[in-house]
Amino acid sequence: MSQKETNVTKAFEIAVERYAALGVDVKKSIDTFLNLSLSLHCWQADDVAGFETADGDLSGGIQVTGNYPGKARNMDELRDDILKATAFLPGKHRLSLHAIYADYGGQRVDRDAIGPEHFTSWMEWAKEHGLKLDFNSTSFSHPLSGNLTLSNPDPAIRRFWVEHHKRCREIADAMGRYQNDTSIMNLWIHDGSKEVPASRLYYRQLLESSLDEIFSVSYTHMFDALEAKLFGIGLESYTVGSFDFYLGYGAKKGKMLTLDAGHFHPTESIADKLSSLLLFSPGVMLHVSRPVRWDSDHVVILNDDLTDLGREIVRCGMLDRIHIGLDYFDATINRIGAYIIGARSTQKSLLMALLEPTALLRQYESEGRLFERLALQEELKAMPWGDVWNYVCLTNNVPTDDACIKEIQDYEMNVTSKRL
Ligand code: RNT
Ligand code: ZN
Repeated sequence: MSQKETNVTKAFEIAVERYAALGVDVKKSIDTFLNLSLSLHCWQADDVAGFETADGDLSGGIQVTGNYPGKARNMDELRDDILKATAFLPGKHRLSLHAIYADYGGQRVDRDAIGPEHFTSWMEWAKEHGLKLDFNSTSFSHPLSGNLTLSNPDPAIRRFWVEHHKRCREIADAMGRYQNDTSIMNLWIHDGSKEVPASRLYYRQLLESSLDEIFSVSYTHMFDALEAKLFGIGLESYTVGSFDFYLGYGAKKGKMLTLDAGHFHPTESIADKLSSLLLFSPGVMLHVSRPVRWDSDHVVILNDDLTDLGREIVRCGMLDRIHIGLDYFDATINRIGAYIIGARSTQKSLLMALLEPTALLRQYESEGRLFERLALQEELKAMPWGDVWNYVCLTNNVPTDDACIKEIQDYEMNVTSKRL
């Protein structure tokens, strides 16, 4: 063992004892932790560009800032970057693909014509690397995107997007079958308007009927997840697919909702919503993100929002019904570094939560000892969870925190900086 390995192990052993004193079985927490997969968003590595056109601008009210060199320019580079990111994450993970990341094989294939065959190479590649796939329909960055897609009054435009979504569900089902599991198809559309429309109801009725048509086919290897939003850039006054809309639709039709941390009013917490949704829907998909004043998709960091979310994920005790996807994009800094920071911070929040002596907190609570509950919560902040994290990294062959910067710099020097 190197000196570093000895130190990490020693610190871990002390941490195990300290947690044991609070009634926490660290080894058991680690086992649970290693079974929690993140669904990595493929779009951090190339600024949500995809492979459809070389020059298409990002539309749909979302925005990537920055122009840091080294963006993935093609499928091989994107795959290299994704593998690089996963090499920093203990455990087994999933990859969430957007429809515009199809392997078009040099052909022009429109969104109402894509099928599982355009994702065969992804499925094979993912299996080879132990990743499972999730999927997303893409409503933005297309000549027919405009401000309205599934809720467009023009029947031809609506039909185009209905067909796109039908195909996306078929693709997700094919992925699920191939990986002997399910695949989640996340549906987010940007539909909305800059000013308040004269009929808010009308567009929502159109969206409802489009969704009914999309969901008229049932599949066995995919789950639908519906992602609501508060507003988009240029679409500030009205969002057709609001939270209330999908909450109602999802509850009525037994569909999962996707909670994106950036899609609510700034002080509204998605952590609080989990325990409500889990009572009434088959599951919840998360888009772990970090809003700064708006849905800015900043790189996820270990702040109070994230630790609160991690705790709720674990405390609800329904880990198999919560799917933890990531959704942020930042092109102002090293993209792979950004990818890794956000993913590792999300994992840290989960590990911290799994190390919580929840039984003791609940005991204090049930006995009305609220000072003790608060005091213990504060004490936990200084517990050596970082020593457990480093040990998990070491024993799962991923870099410990102190090695990350250097390894990401090496990848930049040897790989991404050469992409001119
Ligand atoms: C947009 C939504 C959506 C997208 C991705 C690219 O506000 O969060 O999930 O970020 O589909
Ligand atoms: Zn999202």
